[in-house]
Amino acid sequence: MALTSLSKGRVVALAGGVGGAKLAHGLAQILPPDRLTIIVNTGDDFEHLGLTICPDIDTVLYNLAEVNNPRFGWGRADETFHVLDEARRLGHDAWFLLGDKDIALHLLRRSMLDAGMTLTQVTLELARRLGVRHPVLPMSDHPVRTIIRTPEGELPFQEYFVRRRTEPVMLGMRLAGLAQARPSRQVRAALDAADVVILCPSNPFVSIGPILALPGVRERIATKPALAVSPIIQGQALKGPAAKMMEEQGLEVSALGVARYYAGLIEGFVLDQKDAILAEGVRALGMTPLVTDTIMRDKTQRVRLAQEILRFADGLPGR
Ligand code: FO1
Repeated sequence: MALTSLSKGRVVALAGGVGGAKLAHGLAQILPPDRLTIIVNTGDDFEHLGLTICPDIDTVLYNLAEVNNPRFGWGRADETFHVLDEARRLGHDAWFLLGDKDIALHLLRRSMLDAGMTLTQVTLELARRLGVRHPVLPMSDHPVRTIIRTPEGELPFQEYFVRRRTEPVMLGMRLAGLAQARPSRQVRAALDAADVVILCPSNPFVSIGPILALPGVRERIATKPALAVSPIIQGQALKGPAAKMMEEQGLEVSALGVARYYAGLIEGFVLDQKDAILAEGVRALGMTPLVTDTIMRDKTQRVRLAQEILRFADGLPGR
């Protein structure tokens, strides 16, 4: 039975950083706000300079609002760094680049959290103020923090990712706070109402993994038609350390390796045309492959890929 996700179904997209935000932006050009919800990883979040930094939430918000920095993928376009420059002059070791506009958003987030709002309420309010109409939901209102195990010991995610530029070998990871964490009521409701779930082209371990690790999320997705988009093309990640992490985890560094990682959870798998040769392997895992151009260089390509994915979702078997 067709899901008709293009015409009336409800879509939930799970997103991490830059790749996920690009596809979410493409989907948001096609689907109205009552038919697309984006659930975002918060494992990358951390406290810094008294601010609560939510890199993946902000990357999604800035992309949907079309105010993102197109060069870095994160942060704001037309950004200045006066606050950080002055902090540096006063002795701050500025290893994490927060621009002035970005800091303004963080000050508002700080004051709303301090006033007792949940991270979900804060995110929906910031989205509204940025002119974002689609619901963007943090995966949980409980803090979950990704910790990377390295030969030097454990490193909080941003220390590993930004300060250490992912140089230490990743031996494994853990999610601090997971035992106490629950997906928010809004996340549970969105998943329950979904006709299809899309795992965006984000890092499977550190971006999508934490969302799937929350109690009840995997189980809910397993009852829905679901598909994933490979963040790996020709054995390389378009952005970020996904390929390096897969290698260090002993996984095959390919789109097929990603498909295997999601085996049992999804029915559809989208891989780049440069990896067309892997489509048979995807089929052998019991998934339907879609081979297409998955590189999103500009808005037109984001929308085209989103359209193709929705059409593909329509043809996936229901559960
Ligand atoms: N990534 C970097 O590589 N260097 C930075 O200085 C940096 C600052 C930053 C500030 C705000 C923000 O929302 C994101 C920022 N990122 C930075 C990106 C972020 O750390 C990662 O891309 C994500 O955590 C991975 O998904």
